[in-house]
Amino acid sequence: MARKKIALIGAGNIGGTLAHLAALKGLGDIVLFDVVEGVPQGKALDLAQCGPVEGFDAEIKGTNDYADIAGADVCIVTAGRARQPGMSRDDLLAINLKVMKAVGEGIRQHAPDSFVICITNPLDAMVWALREFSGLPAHKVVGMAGVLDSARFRTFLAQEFGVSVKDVNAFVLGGHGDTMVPVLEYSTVSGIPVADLIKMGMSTQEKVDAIVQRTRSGGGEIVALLKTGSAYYAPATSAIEMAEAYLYDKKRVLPAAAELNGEYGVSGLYVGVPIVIGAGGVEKVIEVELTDAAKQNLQVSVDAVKELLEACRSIDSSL
Ligand code: TXD
Repeated sequence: MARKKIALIGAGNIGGTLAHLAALKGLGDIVLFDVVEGVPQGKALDLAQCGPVEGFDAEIKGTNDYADIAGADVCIVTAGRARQPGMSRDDLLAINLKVMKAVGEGIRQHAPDSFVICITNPLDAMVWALREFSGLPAHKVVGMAGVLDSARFRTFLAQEFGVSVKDVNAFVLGGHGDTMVPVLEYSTVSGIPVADLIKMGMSTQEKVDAIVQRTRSGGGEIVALLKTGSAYYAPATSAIEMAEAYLYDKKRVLPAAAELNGEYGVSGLYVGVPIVIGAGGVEKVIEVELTDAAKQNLQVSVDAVKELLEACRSIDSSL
């Protein structure tokens, strides 16, 4: 069987980490694309030299030419600017919209059969714009945010409860941003709802509320510490989990930004919801029942995404 091909569009912090993880996990041959000359080539060479030590045979190529992504099975898009301290995700909108146009055209021309995972911020608007510009079917274009946001939520809950992160299942809905909706009703420790753990005295409502708030601003907390960029290890790990679900037809149930067509009362927008990812791409959107409070929070999040799309349309009249 021929090796799969993974194209990474953007060879910055997340792109480089994605390439390293994809090589270590043997996902396939890797193409690192960037507009900056030398960076993808340099990173590819450095990564290829991990091969003899780690024992992987993947071919890793750095390029500034879209033709090299031809035939990719998966494209993971991180191209664009990352947030700097004091900059909101939305400030990035105008800059990254132009980048999505170039990337969308590159994918349309050279890898139209790929499964595309967008990471670039502001995520819910950029994944929508990328789908529009690429012309790929919506079930082949998803946004990565929910896996990362719920990994942050799981980390904090595990620390609070003093249990293994493995046993903590957390659930985050909505847009990637300050309006994301961590849903406590569906967050459990080995099936035990968080509310029951509070009743058992393992934590308090105040502490869990503080964790929800910390999760919402989890990206900003890291930006403030790093000062020169945003998180990249956990974002890359999260996107690789989604790529593996597609490549190995795992039918994983993962929170991700997917196009909704009536689910949750939303149409024509990308919003973070639980989906099934398998060889068919987005095979199903799972519509869970929500409490009134969660519904209201989700609506706030959906309205924020709508505003971003309006802003995109006012910048680019082809949208
Ligand atoms: O959960 C999530 N979705 C996110 C999103 C979590 C963390 C970071 N998130 C966003 O990912 C972040 O706000 C950025 O928009 C992206 C990529 O973050 P990264 O940390 O990798 O940014 P870098 O290191 O600045 O890398 C971006 C690369 C850089 O090498 C640029 O030269 C390149 O993108 N770039 C381009 N590549 C291809 N094509 C074009 N047009 C282009 N423009 C810039």
